[in-house]
Amino acid sequence: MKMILGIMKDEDSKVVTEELNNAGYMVTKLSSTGGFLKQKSTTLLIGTDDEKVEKAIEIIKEYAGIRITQAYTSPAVSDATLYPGTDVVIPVDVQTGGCTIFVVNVEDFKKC
Ligand code: 2BA
Repeated sequence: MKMILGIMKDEDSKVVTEELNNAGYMVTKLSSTGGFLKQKSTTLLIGTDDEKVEKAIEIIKEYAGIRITQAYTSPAVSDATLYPGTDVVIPVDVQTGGCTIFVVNVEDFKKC
């Protein structure tokens, strides 16, 4: 048996937990804080059989891994003055997500 520790952005943890639950994994969710940047994160603990580890990691990566999303923003004020009266929006690629995953051996496991 293994214990997967997945440290991820708070906002990604809800869907990751749902997807893991839907796939039959049990999950414990902990509030955490990065020791270096002091930003809030969520750490998921997933205890599972060895053969189910890769599938859990796939799910975590899919919903909490680094990805590019497109956002729309207005140009800087100096640019907007070039196009008076127009609602100019510019698409920008934004990197979101990112997770750190540890897989550790579980020596023993009991429910009491
Ligand atoms: P990441 O390496 O992506 O790590 C994101 C968060 O994952 C970390 O938050 C920490 O909570 C956890 N984490 C990563 N590796 C870990 C490990 N080996 N053991 C335990 N927890 C681990 P932060 O500590 O706030 O770090 C945020 C980011 O700052 C890191 O992103 C890394 O790019 C950078 N960083 C962290 N420690 C650093 C250091 N000592 N020197 C330079 N850069 C550092």
